[in-house]
Amino acid sequence: MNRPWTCLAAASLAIATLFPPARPAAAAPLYDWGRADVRTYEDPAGDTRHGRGPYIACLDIVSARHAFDGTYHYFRIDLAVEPSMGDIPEELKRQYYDARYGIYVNSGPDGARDTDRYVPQIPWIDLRENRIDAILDAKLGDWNHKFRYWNGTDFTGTTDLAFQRTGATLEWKVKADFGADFTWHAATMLPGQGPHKKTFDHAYGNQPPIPAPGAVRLPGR
Ligand SMILES: [Ca+2]
Ligand SMILES: [Ca+2]
Repeated sequence: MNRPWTCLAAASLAIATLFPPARPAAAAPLYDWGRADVRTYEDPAGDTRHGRGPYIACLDIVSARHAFDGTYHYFRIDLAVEPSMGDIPEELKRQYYDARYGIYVNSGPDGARDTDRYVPQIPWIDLRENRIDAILDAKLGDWNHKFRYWNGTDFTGTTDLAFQRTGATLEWKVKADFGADFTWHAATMLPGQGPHKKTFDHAYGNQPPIPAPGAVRLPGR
């Protein structure tokens, strides 16, 4: 009597014991970053500071990576700690809500100089020659993320972009034609005009030529 149900209940209990409810799994990475084709720029930890401002660990880049699978470009930034508004000093929270994690691409002779509000200022990069044509970024305050390209006078947004953050790792995936010999760097910054713009940290290196068959050509190029 009721034996089947008893057996079923016992079996259910056994299954529940063997396979307890899993914690939400971490999202799969957007790319297999262990592959040999991944380019990595290392950057020291502990170097994020703007002027006399405080050190802010969640704006501290420790590495940046790029890969290309023939169709999509993948970028990744790793930070010293998991990014959070809680890491921002109380008196700076309102201002730093707009702080950005960005990838800055130079893919042609045109582009924006570092006088543009969205382009970070990096002392040893000559942005008279190395003008920025595209930006992939994400905002600390609300994680609004964008892929934007330079249209000659401004950066124009598009939504053709995937973004993911897992702990202290940020990843972007975008279908775009950056040409065969583009360069890129990663930076954390607060956009603004003149002295209101702050560049906190960056990771930079030279990018060897990468073919881009089949990728969508950027408008305006
Ligand atoms: Ca750093
Ligand atoms: Ca350019």
